[in-house]
Parts: sequence; C-alpha cells; structure tokens
Amino acid sequence: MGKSITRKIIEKHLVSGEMIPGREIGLRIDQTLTQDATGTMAWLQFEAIGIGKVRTDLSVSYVDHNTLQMGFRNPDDHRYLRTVAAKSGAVFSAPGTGICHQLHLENFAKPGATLIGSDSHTPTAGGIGAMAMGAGGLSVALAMAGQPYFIPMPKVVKVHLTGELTGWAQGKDVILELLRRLTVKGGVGKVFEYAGPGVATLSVPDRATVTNMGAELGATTSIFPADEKTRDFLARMGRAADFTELVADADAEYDEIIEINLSELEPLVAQPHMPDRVCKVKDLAGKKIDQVAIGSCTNSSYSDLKNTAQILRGRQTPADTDLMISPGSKQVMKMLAREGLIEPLLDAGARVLECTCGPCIGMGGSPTSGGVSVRTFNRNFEGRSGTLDGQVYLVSAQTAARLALEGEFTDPATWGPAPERVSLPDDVPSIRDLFLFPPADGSKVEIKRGPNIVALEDFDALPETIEAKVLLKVGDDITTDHILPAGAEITALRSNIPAISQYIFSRVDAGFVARMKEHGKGVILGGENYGQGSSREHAALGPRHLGVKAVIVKSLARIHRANLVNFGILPLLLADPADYDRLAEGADLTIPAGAMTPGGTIEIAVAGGKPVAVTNDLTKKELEIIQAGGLLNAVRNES
Ligand code: MIC
Ligand code: SF4
Repeated sequence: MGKSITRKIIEKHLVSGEMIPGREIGLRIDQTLTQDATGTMAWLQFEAIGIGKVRTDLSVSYVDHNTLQMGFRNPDDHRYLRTVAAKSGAVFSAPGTGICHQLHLENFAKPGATLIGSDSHTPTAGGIGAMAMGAGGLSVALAMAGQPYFIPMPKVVKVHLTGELTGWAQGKDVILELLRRLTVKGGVGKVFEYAGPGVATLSVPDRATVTNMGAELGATTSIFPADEKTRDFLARMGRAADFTELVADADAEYDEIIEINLSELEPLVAQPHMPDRVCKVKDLAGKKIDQVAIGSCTNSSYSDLKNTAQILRGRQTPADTDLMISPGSKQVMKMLAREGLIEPLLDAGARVLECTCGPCIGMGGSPTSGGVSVRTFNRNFEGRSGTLDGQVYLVSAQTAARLALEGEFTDPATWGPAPERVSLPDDVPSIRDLFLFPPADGSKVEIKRGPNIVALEDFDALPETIEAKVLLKVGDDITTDHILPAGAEITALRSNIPAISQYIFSRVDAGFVARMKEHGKGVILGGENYGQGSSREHAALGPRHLGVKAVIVKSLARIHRANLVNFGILPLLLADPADYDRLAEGADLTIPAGAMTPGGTIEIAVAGGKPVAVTNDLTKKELEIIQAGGLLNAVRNES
C-alpha cells in the first residue's frame, strides 16, 4: 500500500514508537518557532535544561503577540528574548517584523521538514508541506535541546478536494465548511491531509489559511502537498533551493476520507462564540456591523490585502463601522506600499496597524459593548476580543472587506463580481536583513533579564493520595482563553507565573483564585474537549502554581493535555461521563494517585457519596513525568 505525505514525513523523522494510530511516537524536530507570549517561558526552560546552544537545524524567536511596550515589563521581555536568542544560536525577529506564522511561511518553513512551535497555529506551515505542530513551551524547549517530540501517532484523514473556488468563496470558506461539518472536537488525534484535483487550484496563501485554522478542529496538524504552486511560491520568496516535491502515493492509505467540492462553496461565517458555529453569510443579511478587523495569522497575506485594497478602492466605510487592517509581515506591507495599495485602505477609512497579532489576542481594537465585530481571524471565543459581550464573527478577508463597506451583513449575490484572484509579483522584496541571525560564537553575549522575569519554581513529586475539593465545575469546550484570558494587561505577565496565576479562570468565576488560596489545593471538573484552543502552557502552569492537583474531565484537547502532563497535573477521564452530573463543586475527593497505571482505572472516594471511577490515556512515560512533578523534574532525575 502507498503512503500519505504525513506517513512519509513521520517515517523519516521517527526516533521511537510504532506508526499505529494512538500509540506514542517520538519525532526528530528540524525546526522550532517561539513567540513572545509563550516564548519567555520556553526560553527560561531551555536555559534550565542547560545545554547552551540550540540543536535544531533552525530555531526562530518571534516577537509579535504583545508589542505594546506599555511599562517596563513588555520591553524587558523583548530584550531578554533578543539576547537569549543571540546567545543560544537562534534567529530573532524583532517586534513589528510580522506575525510568526506568516513570517515562517515566507522565510523559513520547508516542505517535508518537521516544525514545532509554542503556538497552536504553527500548522500554517503545512500550507507548503511542512509537518508543523503547535506544542507547549516546554516541549519546544526540549526540541531546541535536540530531544524528540512525543505525540500519539495520529490518524490521517484525506480531504479530497474537487472543483474550483468561484466568486467570493476563498480558502477560509474551505476550513469553515470543515468546521461546520466536524466541529471544534472533530479533529482530535488526526492529521488533515489535502489531496485531489482541487489542490492545484488553491494558492499557497489559501492553503496556509486552511492549515492555520485546522487548529480549530483540534487536529494534530494539517498538510498540503508540495507541488508546482509550492515551487513557484518558494522561488518568488527567493527560496527555490528549499523546495522538494512531496506528494502522496497514488494508492496511499488513509484512515478516513472527506470530500469537498470547492465549486459548491460560498462565503461562510462562524458566529459567536465558537469557530464551528458556521452559517452562510447571506443568512445573516440585515445584521448591523460595528467593527471589521482584517489580519491575523489566518488572513494577512499579500493576496488577502491586495484583494482588500481592490474592494475598498474609491469607496469609504460607513462612519459607524470601524475598519482595522494588520498586514502579516513587513514583506506584505512593502509589496502593498510599492503597488500603491496602502492609499485605498487609508482613503476608505481603515486604520492600518502594525504587522502583529494585534486585536486577535486582545491587544487593542476591542469592540464596543455588545458590538458586532467581523474578523478574518481564527478564534471568536467569548471575551477574547477584550469585550466580554462583544459578538465576534469570523470570515475571509474578501468577505470582511466587502462587509466593511456595507456596514451590515448582506447577501454576497448582491456584491457584484469578486476581485481577481491574486498571485505574487515576480520580484518579491526580501526582508531577510531584518532578522537578527545569531553570532557564530554567542559566549560573549550577556542575557538581559528585567524584574518581570521570575525564575521557574520547583514542583513537588505527585503524592500517593490526593485529598482535595472540586473547586470549579465547568462545561464542554472550555478554552485556554477561559482558563487564562489574553489581552494586554494579563499577557504582560507571561514571564511571571505567580503574578499571572491571579487571573486563572478570572472571567469564568471571579472567586476561583480566592478559593484555591483558602484551600491550598483543589481539583477542576470539566466536560468534553477541555483546554481547546491556544497552546499557552500558562493555562497549566498557573493552576499548578495555585495548587490544582488534577483535572477530571470527559475529554481533553491535545496540546493542553500535554501541558498538564509537562507540569505534573493529573489529567483524569471520567470512566462514565454521566458521573459528571453527580459531582458538584465543593465535593471532597480522595484520589489514590499512587495506584494509577497507564490506561488503568481507579476509584475516587467522594465524601458522603458514591465513588467515581476515572481512567486515563497516559503512557508509562507520561505517568512517570507526572509522578516526578513534571517534565523538568523528570529530565533532571534522568541526568
Ligand atoms: C492564540 O491565538 O490564542 C495565541 C495567543 O496565539 C496562543 C498562544 C499564546 O497564548 O501565547 C496560541 O494559539 O497558542
Ligand atoms: Fe497571533 Fe491570533 Fe495567530 Fe494567535 S491566532 S498567532 S494571536 S494572529
């Protein structure tokens, strides 16, 4: 039987395990990326491992999430990242150069290479055939130290594309359609591999939009073949030498097949507050729009913004509809400027923002109270925009630009002809000189730390028995934005776990931190897909700092599950999901942690009630990590 692209790449990078879905495999990692919000922790952890220089082919440290530099904390963090990169042999991308995923796609990602990043949208690089995965900062730190990355062998889903996008439909509508069909839990444990005659009709930016937002399916990653379109893209980026053809064998075997006819797609929109609440744009006709934001790692490419400029040219947005545009990189910005495409944006009334994540992570640009905000981003979780009752809708850049002019949702059938599909110019301007490449000898570089950078604390080993109360009960699809909110104020504390811990679950239950302090330890009870969304390990580190010993849930999202293991919090699965209803906040539990075995079941005693059976899907190694009190302890114990 022939092989899928995914299996080909995994086979080449396999250092341990068998390629049987669900079994743990260890992968050699060629490249890593970090960004500032998760990167300070990742780099502190890399320093704690103590090997000096990165051992990957390439590691890049980007600063793109929080570039506001309000007060000393944030600029101090940036300086730390710049100096630690120079000392450790990593490339540094300064604030404002661009969004990590857009920059990595344009400048560094390679077909066939493995990449892990401390950001859940790292799969963007799958648009050119890289096997790129989001991971917790500690996993990235270990990969930088030359250690393998361990994941359960994913199932491979073939997304068979036929037909061709027409009219206003875009790459974004392909992934919105998949989210509509499969939901935010539909991709857990799977790689989505795109194939079929429709692939050749999609541009690299469209492909990257699809793989980027595959993260919202909960997928391990998503990947496109590296074909003629990829060759052309890399050549225009001045990277012809980085191209290798990568296609699945004609008789490749897949675990599942999904069919999408691109010709049938029309503009879609994800409604508040989940990326899978997808309907047709026309179904919302008549709804007033207060704000439109175009950008983020999903839709900030040259083609997205050139189309935006073409749509806006010679027209203005209504006075009560604000428009913000954040280009994905300085390269995109330079191309727009050179072709006179900034002027139509400005004349239309748009605010052109810095080349960063910006409003996507709540760094300004929050909607008005209850305001309707149409965004080209990938996540519309409640409160993520910075306005708790903001109503965020997710669409393609072309749909967003058109709706910005309308000031309300309208039927795309009334929009007239769609702008032409854009290809990159022949002479794409390089921004390579803007990256800081490390000196050959970093030994003289002094690492500069500000007072906001607090050293990592030591965690105790897992006790034999845990006696603790359920101090919070939450429902299904809890995101890491619920656990640890984003936004300027809180993100500035990413290097300071004691300080940031004070915000754990603050938007869900303002009394949670006080209860944790009162009891000193506790357990969280959750539903399905607990911890979906971002890779921020602070959503595990913060609870661990406060004394959370275990989470008991119906099911877990992949990256958060790994972060819980990395920081020694027990991820327990209810053997009978119906027990969720029987357990209440405040219940007194006795967990016989010492009796746990990989995949085994234990009984938790509940004071005054019937015991509850919990199981786990931990490997032997993962259980040992938790028993050691986390991965750093486990690594130290080994050496
Ligand atoms: C996000 O989109 O939620 C983020 C902010 O990029 C996160 C990383 C973080 O929290 O720093 C992600 O996607 O992993
Ligand atoms: Fe940045 Fe938003 Fe992309 Fe996360 S999803 S990397 S915050 S642009």
